[in-house]
Amino acid sequence: MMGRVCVILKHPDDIYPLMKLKIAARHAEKQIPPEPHWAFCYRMLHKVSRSFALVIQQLPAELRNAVCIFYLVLRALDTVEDDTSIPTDVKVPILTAFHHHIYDCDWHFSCGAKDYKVLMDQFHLVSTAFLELGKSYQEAIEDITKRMGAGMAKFICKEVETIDDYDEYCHYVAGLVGLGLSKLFHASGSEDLASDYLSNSMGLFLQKTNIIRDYLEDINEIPKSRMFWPREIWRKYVNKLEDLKYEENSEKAVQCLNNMVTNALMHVEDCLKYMAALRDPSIFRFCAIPQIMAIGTLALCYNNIEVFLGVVKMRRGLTAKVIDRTKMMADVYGAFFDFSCLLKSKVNKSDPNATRTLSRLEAVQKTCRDSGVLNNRKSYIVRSEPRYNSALIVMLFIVLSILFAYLNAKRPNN
Ligand code: IN0
Repeated sequence: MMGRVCVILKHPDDIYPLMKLKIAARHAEKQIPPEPHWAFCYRMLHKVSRSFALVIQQLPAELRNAVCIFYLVLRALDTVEDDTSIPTDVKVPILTAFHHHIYDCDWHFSCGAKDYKVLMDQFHLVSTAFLELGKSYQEAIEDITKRMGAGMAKFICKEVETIDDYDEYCHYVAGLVGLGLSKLFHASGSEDLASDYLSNSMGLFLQKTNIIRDYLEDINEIPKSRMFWPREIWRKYVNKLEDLKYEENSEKAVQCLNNMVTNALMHVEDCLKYMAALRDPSIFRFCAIPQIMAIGTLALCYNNIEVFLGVVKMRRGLTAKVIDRTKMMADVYGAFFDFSCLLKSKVNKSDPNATRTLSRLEAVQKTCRDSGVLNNRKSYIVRSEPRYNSALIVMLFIVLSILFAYLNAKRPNN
């Protein structure tokens, strides 16, 4: 609790967006549809994706249902892929036939843990909802599920050796999500069909950021899980991927990390191009918020030894601010510009990839500047002198504690 208080006191301007987010979350919880299968799907969505569920909630009704089901189907596929207790000869056929299982309201396979176990055990409710979607939505979800399942099966026994393998694996688990979403947006009648190439880049940028951020969590998993940092990159720094987490290798570890971040930054301009072409404001927000979170996370991780010591995550207040402030393309250019500045300020001239990293960041900044919309905006990072005196902060804090306590008390238990 004291930790949280200190974070809030350091960032008093987080309070307003955090309150707004909390209120939006309470509002969304009340909007659960009455049909039991749809109620299950939306409750599940809120459990497995927290703030992202709120952004899905804002999509037009028909598209919202399709995205909700797509999201849950992908989570279920992921749960099967990740469950190390399933033998390969059982797992592979489930993955490759998953696109059939979604049409079968009697099918289920118990695996995973906690919320994911509930999702798997009750998967028939997801199938029931899936069958109520329009045909074009069903076909898009089926096609992606088929290709993703086959790709996951291919990588079950295959290590991520080269950078091409890395891009291929990320294509299966995230790039295809981009292709699928572009199809769903198009099917809803709100957007032109985006190119597969740009749609893929959207997913790759998110997934590579996750893979970088989750190094320690993945390497410490028992039983040992598979690792996704490509050997072609880490072999330049250490002999074994585990060696990155030992203190004696910290210099090499950070250089390797910076190399991974530089690799992820390759996708930024494609992502900006994809987002700039979107027309519907709710689809735009749905796409832009995760992208800004990703560049923010990369900026936080770059040159940061903490990635090898614990989990590095953007503070909740900053997430709330991103959700609050992302309305149009100017906000995206602004955020990408700010986080590129932060990244640039962290680049050490002696880093083996410094030149490459800097030229990437300069290209991103040029794209943002050339958009011509960077004036008059609030920055995410350039912190001005604290504008509030401490008495005011204490007062505000007391008022907000009461409000928080009130909101929590009103919330039904469970
Ligand atoms: C996503 C993506 C996502 C959203 C919007 C456009 C996209 C275009 C291409 C590819 C993916 C796109 O966003 C989510 C974001 C998310 O789930 N955030 C979590 C935070 C977290 O750390 O898990 C949250 O709780 O808010 C995402 O990460 N993925 C995803 C999955 C399904 C769908 Cl339909 C959309 C996962 C992944 C692997 C990156 C594709």
